[in-house]
Amino acid sequence: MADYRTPSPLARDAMAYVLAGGRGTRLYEMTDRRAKPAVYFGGKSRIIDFALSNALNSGIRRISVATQYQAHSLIRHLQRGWNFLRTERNESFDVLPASQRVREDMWYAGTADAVYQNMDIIQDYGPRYIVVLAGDHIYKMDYEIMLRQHVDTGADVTIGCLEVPRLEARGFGVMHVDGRDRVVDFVEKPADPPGIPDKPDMALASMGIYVFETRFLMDQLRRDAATEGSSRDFGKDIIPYLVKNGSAWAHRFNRSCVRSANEDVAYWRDVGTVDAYWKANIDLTDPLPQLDLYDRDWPIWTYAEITPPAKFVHDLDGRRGQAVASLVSGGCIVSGASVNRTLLSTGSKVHSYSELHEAVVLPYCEIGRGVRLRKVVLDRGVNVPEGLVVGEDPEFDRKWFRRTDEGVTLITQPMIDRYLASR
Ligand code: ADQ
Ligand code: ADP
Repeated sequence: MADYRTPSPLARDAMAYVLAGGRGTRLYEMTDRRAKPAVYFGGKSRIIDFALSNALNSGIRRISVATQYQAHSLIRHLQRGWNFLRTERNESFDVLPASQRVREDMWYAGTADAVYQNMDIIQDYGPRYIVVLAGDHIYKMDYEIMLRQHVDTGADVTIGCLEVPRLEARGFGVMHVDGRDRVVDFVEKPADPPGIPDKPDMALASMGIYVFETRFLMDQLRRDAATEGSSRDFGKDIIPYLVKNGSAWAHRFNRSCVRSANEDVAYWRDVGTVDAYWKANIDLTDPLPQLDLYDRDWPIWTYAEITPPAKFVHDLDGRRGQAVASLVSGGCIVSGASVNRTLLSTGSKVHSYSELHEAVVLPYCEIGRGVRLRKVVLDRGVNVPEGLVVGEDPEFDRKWFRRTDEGVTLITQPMIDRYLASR
């Protein structure tokens, strides 16, 4: 097994190439100013910390991150938190901006293009293997096991995959495998996903993570770039081509891909919608959540500001400030308020007579007196005015904020400003 303290030679020979340029449109206003990988998750982390921590914990010491959409917040986070790998120790950490070598109307070319444009930089480091990762999923996974499978099978590409309910597979690449897990068919985002032969309600979905030998991938990227009509995408072009004309193998994500002793299930989430994002965060308040952030065998590294400890105080009327079944980050103050099944990120304040239930509160929010919030996501820096009630009157929530079909309300400061201006 990999050990982040002593990388294996195989992991040492690999580079993790993290694709972090996507917007994540179904998170709406939460990704207006930041790419999906930069969205806060779990009180202290950002979504990209999971892929980066997995790489590091798998023993991979060369990491490149390709950015594109709204990269400022992401780049700042990476510079502050992830810039500790050292070239003098044969390690590297690069944040790669989208190059402008292509025409402006090609700016949003696909994921393969995001690797192709930086081929020279990758080749300079000379890693033998490249692990292409998406920066926008929440999971723990030992990539060294996938690397080992890739070497053992001699595949052209190894694709990380997992079983999902068939109808949910429309947003994924879906594959069929033979008895040895060699991929025999691959369709990107099919309208009617094919089920698994002996489990027709499930489909085998690509996680969008791939292992290649670097030299082979470079040849493929050149071939694809010269192919008329290609969208320069792994899921749409490179993978289907290799399934047909080369050898692609599936690497199944299951419990044995997770080194942690505490993990009962193989946890993987695409928190790409407000509902999924809210739920994955609130799940962490369970006594024994499926995702263990306190796991010392597989730490999720991040950049965290230095803050004073979280503080719970009585207000001047003697009301107790308390939080139960909640994750409270540094620099928070809960004064005379009641906080339940909630995540408070760094530096948030909750004032007297307020009640929070199942709230995901991003950093530096200020929640005024007498506020009641249920099933909400508060974007960073929102000032909730005194007395606001959200989560009790769907009409009201829909009118001023973004309420989902499942009843989660996303609140941003411009929404609050519009509401206040109307009064
Ligand atoms: P999608 O997730 O739809 O499907 P895409 O939107 O291209 O693929 O994003 C993949 C990753 O690349 C994301 O992390 C995104 O942020 C990033 N990204 C997208 N364009 C980029 C660019 N130009 N530069 C840098 N980063 C970029 C893919 C596969 C499916 C698979 C799913 C699993 O195509 O087959 O099932 O991932 O989520
Ligand atoms: P940060 O990266 O500072 O932790 P965000 O992810 O919320 O916070 O920031 C996203 C981006 O938006 C950053 O580039 C930040 O500088 C910028 N930003 C933050 N607040 C505002 C604002 N009120 N108006 C315009 N841009 C902002």
